[in-house]
Amino acid sequence: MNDIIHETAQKIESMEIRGAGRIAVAASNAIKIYVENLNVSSMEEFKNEINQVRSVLINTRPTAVSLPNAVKISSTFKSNTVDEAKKEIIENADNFIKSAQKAIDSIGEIGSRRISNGSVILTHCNSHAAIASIKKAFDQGKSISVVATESRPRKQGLITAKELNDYGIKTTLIVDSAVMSIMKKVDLVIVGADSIAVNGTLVNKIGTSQLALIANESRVNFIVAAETYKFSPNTILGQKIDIEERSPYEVVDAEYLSTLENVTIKNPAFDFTPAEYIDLIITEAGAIPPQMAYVIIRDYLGWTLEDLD
Ligand code: RUB
Repeated sequence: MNDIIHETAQKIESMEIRGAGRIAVAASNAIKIYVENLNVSSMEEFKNEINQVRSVLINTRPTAVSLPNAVKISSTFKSNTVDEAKKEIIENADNFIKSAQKAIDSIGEIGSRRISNGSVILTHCNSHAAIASIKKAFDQGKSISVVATESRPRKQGLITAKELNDYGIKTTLIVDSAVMSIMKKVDLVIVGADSIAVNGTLVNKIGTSQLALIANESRVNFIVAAETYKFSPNTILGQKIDIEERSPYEVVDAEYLSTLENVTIKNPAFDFTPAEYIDLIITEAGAIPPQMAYVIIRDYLGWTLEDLD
């Protein structure tokens, strides 16, 4: 199999490429480059290769549905000849990459309307979609500032703080446990999504559900910025979303842990936020209540039960 697939898979696994949107686009791009360079003569060989590529990419990280969705959208073909099937995949991948960028632009535009002049916005982890709305509001001349959580243990909040800093947006970086104490000063919470289930449950970076609970208790709006390909079609069939459990050594170093014979570390990377804590989901198809997740999966992604694995 072409290097590009293993290289991309390795970068996603090691989190050099991370964030649900970015891993989707990287996978799609890898499929495109791989197919452009693929030299096979029979359709059977071609199908085998594509199946292998799909499984290598999909098995890198388990939680963000953007990954299997992007792989499926990009690698689907109907043609019966290798040349035609290659053309179809290259076109599908290209279209997906372009539409992913367009979706971010639309989410930025729609999300920015929810941000009033003078607002303090709290965000968690590092979400391209959430940050697009914040940047757009800033571009519109609104005087805004951001509170970014550190997002332990991988500290993606530092990436957010740097990104906002470089854009000229005033940002306060806090440790995750300071959310309750700062919420009184916050006007709006915006986070991204790794997956959204058919019942509107959000799956996002660990700690998101705490934020939602606190926002709800403090009567602060909690909104999610998510491209439609972050919705999970398989949840219609009752499939559960797997939460990635990461290495304990992201939390404490190995040597120290080895001295603690009665201590185990749990390091789930994501958590579930129930729909009742979510005021709105901003997608490129418009702002919707979480209860409309089914409609997005059915009508917008355009997949029927027969398409599902
Ligand atoms: C990233 C994370 C982000 C979502 C949405 O987790 O939880 O909030 O992926 O991001 P990790 P985006 O760093 O473990 O991949 O809006 O950029 O897709």
